[in-house]
Amino acid sequence: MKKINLSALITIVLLLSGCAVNENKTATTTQTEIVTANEITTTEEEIPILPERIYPDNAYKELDRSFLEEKEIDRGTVVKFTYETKDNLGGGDTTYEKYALVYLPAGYDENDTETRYNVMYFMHGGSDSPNWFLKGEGKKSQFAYLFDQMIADGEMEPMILCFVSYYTDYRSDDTQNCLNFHNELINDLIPAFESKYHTYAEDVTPEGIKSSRLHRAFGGFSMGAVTTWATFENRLDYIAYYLPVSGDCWALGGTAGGYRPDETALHLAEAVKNSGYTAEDFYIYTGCGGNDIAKANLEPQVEAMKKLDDTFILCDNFADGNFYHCLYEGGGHDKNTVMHVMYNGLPKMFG
Ligand code: FER
Repeated sequence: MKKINLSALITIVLLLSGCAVNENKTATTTQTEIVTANEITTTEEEIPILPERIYPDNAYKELDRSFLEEKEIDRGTVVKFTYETKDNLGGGDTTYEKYALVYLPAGYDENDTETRYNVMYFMHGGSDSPNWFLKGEGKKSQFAYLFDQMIADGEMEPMILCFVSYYTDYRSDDTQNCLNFHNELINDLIPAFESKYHTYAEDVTPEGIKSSRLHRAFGGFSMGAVTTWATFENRLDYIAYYLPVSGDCWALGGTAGGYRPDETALHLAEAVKNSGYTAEDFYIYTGCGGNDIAKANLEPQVEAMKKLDDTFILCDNFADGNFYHCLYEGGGHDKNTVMHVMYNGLPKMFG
């Protein structure tokens, strides 16, 4: 499912075969092969091959809780980011200030404009805030300790995580706030955030954000998962990776993933088709706990999506498909489940 372009593949093949060519063939032959490779390099054709980072098939891996211990590893920092936004439905002239809490990995240097980082935006559940994950600016938290440990162990590349909120000063309807958050995300938050932090966006024009979509993820817990499915169906052109935890798609009504699973799945598949993208262009890592109240809504939706396998290809490895479902057996509708799903899902993202 993942792709690298043909020129990269040819470069790898030439590098791997370099010794044999020098031993067995004349210089002229070698020269000819390089010229041929250069010619092909100019074509932008892409062919599907295995991902650059290959993971074992792995529906679920247990989380070693020793990440919670105080130990001498490099740790990231937690900072507050403020931005201005407008009514996420109407636009209008009134601006509202909002904040996000940001995990910056160890070694992040704002003066180093060369190094680029993958970025995930992540939404809280009902009644909560970004502090549910990261406590506050400069604070220690289990989530930050988890990311520190995963990066220190080489389980994932250093990345930026931006914890956001759907709450607004202008609307009290949570569902509407979640379903429309993607407008605020794309119009206001990402341009402000990615002009400050060193993500893969070359610039924050729509084109700059779109062309870095494989280095951007959106996820969330509970109402944050509702937000994630809404972002998926509207913003595939800006974001390629999704991690909805413990929540279903509410496009057809609250908890409709549970009571209208087939229509919800079809709605999501239609959104993919209408966006012009195909099954090869996005990745969804969803998950919930075995004792999670949202399981009854998420799992029927997953089962229905599974049936639409020209769009959603259930897999244990993103080399084989675009859609994981991670079940944390003992988990409830809580932080522990979010940590288990993030621990399993984050390393498989970005390409
Ligand atoms: C679900 C999605 C969201 C769900 C619950 C929620 C029980 C959120 C509820 C809330 O925060 O009030 O599938 O299942």
